[in-house]
Amino acid sequence: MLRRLRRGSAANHNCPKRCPVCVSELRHRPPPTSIIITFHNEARSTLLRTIKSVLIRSPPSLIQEIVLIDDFSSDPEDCQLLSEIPKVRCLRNGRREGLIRSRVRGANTASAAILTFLDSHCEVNTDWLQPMIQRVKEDHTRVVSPIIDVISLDNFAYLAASADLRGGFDWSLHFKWEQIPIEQKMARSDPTQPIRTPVIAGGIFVMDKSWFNHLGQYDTHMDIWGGENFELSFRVWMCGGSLEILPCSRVGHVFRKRHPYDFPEGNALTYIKNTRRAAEVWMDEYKQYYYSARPSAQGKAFGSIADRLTLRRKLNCKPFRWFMENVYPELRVPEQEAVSSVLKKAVCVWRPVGPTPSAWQSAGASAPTGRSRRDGNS
Ligand SMILES: [Mn+2]
Repeated sequence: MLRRLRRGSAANHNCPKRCPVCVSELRHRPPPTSIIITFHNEARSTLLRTIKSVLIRSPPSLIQEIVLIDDFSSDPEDCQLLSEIPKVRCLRNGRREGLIRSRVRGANTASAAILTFLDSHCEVNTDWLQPMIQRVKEDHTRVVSPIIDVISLDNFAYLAASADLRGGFDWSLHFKWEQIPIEQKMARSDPTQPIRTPVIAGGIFVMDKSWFNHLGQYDTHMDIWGGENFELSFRVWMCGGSLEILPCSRVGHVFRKRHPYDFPEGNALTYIKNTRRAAEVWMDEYKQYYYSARPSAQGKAFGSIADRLTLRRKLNCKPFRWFMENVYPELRVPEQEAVSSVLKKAVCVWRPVGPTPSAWQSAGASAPTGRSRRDGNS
């Protein structure tokens, strides 16, 4: 395994180089962070690659600890063995909780004031951490992500992703990478400038812990994986924060074709439950376009959202219309007429309502290469 890791490290010499201007951002001494990584039956080599890269590519003073949450993997030994690595603590769930509740458990136990969430199948690049911590230190309401490079699914090589992408979505709440709007691109005189992004992919981001707690952490009634990135992104923007991608920070991530683990309630139903909760709590009247784009979501159970609605009122968050007008004006609202025709057609084609292959296939994020790939975040 070690030899494989070394080979993996050797491949890093081909990592995309950071822009030289980035170096100037490292003058100030940023505060340390707790790295939170949740996993469920992750391959040992991939998990170790993630942890090792964090330890060798981060200034030691910035890593307060690495908190691993083993979400009830089949082999409890992984957690014990990983705990022997310096700075690593591993907590094991007594039952399967999913990515969302596992991350909240990790955040609650974290001792640093800044949280760094990382997927379990990553390789962080040189100087990945300082720019993100710096941005959050300057303004604690910023939630920042790196450019997410691609670790090849076929040979685990590290491949550069485009530096001109941001996170977007369609009305079915399907995440997609998209080009920065042309006006914004033209206005960028400095390639290291942060990129405002309507949503984050969700696997990798840095956030102030007290801001994370103030904003209500995550919706812990969401299960396993999926949709939590929309809920968090809408909440951050609408409740007074911002989301950005930092070109000076790069992290490689394995974009997987399918989830390498099972969903107790089924993949499609889980994604629908989670995105439906996000739509019901945050999208106001715009949720009709979600239901039009994803007719199979209608009538599916999604649990009580009373607590999240209370949270939204308490935080005095802006309406979704504000998000549409100020954060994501590029997302076009379907014509009313077109919506009703789609709905009619959908009812025809999709009956009987239930989990369908197309709903299943559209339930994930794709790699920033443009190739269609699903993303398992945990
Ligand atoms: Mn992932």
